[in-house]
Amino acid sequence: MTAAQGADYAETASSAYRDILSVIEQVEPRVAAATRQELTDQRGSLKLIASENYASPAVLLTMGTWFSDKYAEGTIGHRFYAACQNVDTVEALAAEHARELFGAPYAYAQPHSGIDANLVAYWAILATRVETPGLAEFGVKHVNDLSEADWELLRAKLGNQRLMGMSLDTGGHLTHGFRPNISGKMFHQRSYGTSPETGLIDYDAVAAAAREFKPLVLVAGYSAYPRRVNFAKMREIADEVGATLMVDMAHFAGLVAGKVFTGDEDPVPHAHVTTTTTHKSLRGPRGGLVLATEEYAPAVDKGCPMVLGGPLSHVMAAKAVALAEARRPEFRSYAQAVADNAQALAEGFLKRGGNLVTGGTDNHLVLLDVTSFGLTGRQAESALLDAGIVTNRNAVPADPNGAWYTSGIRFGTPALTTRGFGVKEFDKVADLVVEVLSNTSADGSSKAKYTLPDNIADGVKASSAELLDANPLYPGLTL
Ligand code: DSN
Repeated sequence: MTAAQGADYAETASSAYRDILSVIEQVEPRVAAATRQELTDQRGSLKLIASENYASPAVLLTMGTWFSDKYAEGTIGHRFYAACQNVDTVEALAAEHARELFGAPYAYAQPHSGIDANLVAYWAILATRVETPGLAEFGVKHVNDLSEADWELLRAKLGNQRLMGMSLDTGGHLTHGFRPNISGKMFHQRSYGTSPETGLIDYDAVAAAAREFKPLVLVAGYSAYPRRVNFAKMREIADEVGATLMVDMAHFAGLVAGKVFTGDEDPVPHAHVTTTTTHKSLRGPRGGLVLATEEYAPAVDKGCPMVLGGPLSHVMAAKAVALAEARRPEFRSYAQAVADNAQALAEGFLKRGGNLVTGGTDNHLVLLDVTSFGLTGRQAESALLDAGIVTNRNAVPADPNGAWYTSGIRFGTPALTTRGFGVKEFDKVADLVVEVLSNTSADGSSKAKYTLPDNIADGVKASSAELLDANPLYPGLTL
């Protein structure tokens, strides 16, 4: 049993959840009903969204406490509110587990999400590289000591910096300097992509672009690139052009924690600042985390109130529990299984004629180009959902259908691996996906419309049910 299934303490968890739901029922029964239904739905579908997982009952229960009621702006031992001693305890535990797990000099557990973690990182880099030297030039120690005119000069400098990150269509993330996100409004941005021939990152091309653009921040990391990254090379490039290397490992933090990615593929020893979410392959509560070198730690530590609202103490407590779980030896087996299962899924698609971006995977995700089935990503995503297979559509490099309809489906193995799926089950998953897609017909009148015969959807659901029943979610947990 995996920790996240929690079978060893299922009876206690069942009793706790029954009590919790009965308390909620007395106030708003519709919320209690939706909560029950969400468990039923998650138990009954093939969850293949690459950024989702199933946290353990210990992690989930930790979030439902009175820590939620406590304000604790500031940092450990230095709060803007009184009576934060217990928040200090759980935040320090989360940070300690994160430092030990990732071998990082410093960890900051307050970010509420991955976007927040990236925002903390960007402003910490700007504070360290631009604001602090700027204050020294003006001969003052604090921004409040500047005249209005000098503050305007410094603000203009802070707002005139450059960032380079992976392009969206090759797997980068919106927070890596794209205009709809605040990062794109803060920085002048330039993207690096992947080789059109191989689909892989071309480090020489990244270096050439960095030499020309001279970014203050070089961002590595992705949300839809199915390959590993050589972070040692990225650091070399950053050093050559004087950039700070920031790695967003939100998607693959579990593979770093589980020592599947080591050496040049482990971002933490190479990056100045590393950010992550805690709920994807890391299998914790929804939230963010920032790791940093000693140089950047003081600025990261000012994340709240610099860019964050009051820390979510109940979630930091749950991060501490999840990170403690990730330090157990069984998490390494889990992480290896996530990678092995992604290989099996990719091979399952390839042997059934699927067309994969980069031709395969060596991380936790697979990106299937569905145009060979005559479908858009939107049509494929909806048809799969009709058959009980939960995925998300995703752009492929130079996507002719754009970011809304897309031409790809992104699959991830972290969640079903938590349920106990192995390579045999993932081969069957590939079979079921191909069964749905090859029986779905696009409706030429719209990039969203399609037809999937009911008997195919029903047959796939029945086959999925066999896999799901053999690998139950939260076994023994009864409401
Ligand atoms: N939601 C995350 C993902 O699905 O990759 C990124 O924000």
